[in-house]
Amino acid sequence: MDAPRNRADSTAPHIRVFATGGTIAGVAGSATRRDYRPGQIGIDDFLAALARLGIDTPIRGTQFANIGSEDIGPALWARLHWAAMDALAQDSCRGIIITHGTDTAEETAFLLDQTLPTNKPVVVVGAMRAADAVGTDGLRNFVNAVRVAGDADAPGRGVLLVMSDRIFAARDARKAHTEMTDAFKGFPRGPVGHVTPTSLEWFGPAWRAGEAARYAFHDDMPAVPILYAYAGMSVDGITQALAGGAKGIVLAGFGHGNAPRAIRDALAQAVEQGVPVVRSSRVDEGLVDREPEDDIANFIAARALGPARARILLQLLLANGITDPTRVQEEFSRR
Ligand code: DAS
Repeated sequence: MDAPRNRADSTAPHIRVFATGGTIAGVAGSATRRDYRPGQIGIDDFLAALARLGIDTPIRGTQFANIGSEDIGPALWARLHWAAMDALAQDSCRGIIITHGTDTAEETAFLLDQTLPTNKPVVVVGAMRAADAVGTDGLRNFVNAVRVAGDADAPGRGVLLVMSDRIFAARDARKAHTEMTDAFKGFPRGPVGHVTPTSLEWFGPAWRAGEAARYAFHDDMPAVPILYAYAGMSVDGITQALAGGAKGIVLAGFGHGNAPRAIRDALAQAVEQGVPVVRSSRVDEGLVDREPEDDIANFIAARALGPARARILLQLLLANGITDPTRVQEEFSRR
């Protein structure tokens, strides 16, 4: 599975592609049914398609997995992280593309963004329509990703996510639609660039040039559940999380990271027991900023991160020994 498929000499400048599966590699076999089999198109098929389009960017591809991203988690993240570290350490590697299902692309992109010590571009790309669907977006997104990864102005922008002719920073990107090809949004920044197979425009200068990795990667990430708030929410989820060994909790709260009184009291008790609690929002967009109660209960405000990315950041902080709520808040407040 891991053997590189060489279309480029490993010592000559090239882009590495790590293929993991998802809809971008999926086939439906029918134009009128919704179901499809993920991970049917291999990296060799993508490289052959590029050749047919006359795109001669030197690429070395590795088939990492061929699965839906709902099944991606810590084990594959560890393999991806360490393989990316190896590839990026080679002078000949100009950048990396990771083909990925869209469901958890936000989490993989953000995790790598925070842990890869590199200025080289790392681009996560997916698709919303299977390769044989009417109006498939897969090949276009892939070609766009190749253009971004090879662009001279791409370095210093952290990990990027390319979908529907838009470039998002991993720090901002989240999946915001279940079906449309225009499925990703960015907050607080929208797209940081625009790309098509024939053009590329960045909307501003690189913002992370020269910055080292923010946190060391750990293969074992601490248990951090997300608790989704709902009207009439019971404290059972908190009791179970603590009994199950949660090392931190992320609340996907109402509105501005809110929850019923009993929940906030139970979360405050969790903090007293040494389990940091991050307040984020189940609402699609907007900041969750500190409130007076956070100073009393020692809660952490997720700021611009939605629950999925807030969870990854809290895991990284805990894994790196950053547990004090004030310090954790400082890290959440960094852009
Ligand atoms: N099956 C989902 C996934 O792999 C959907 C997708 O790829 O867009 O994430």
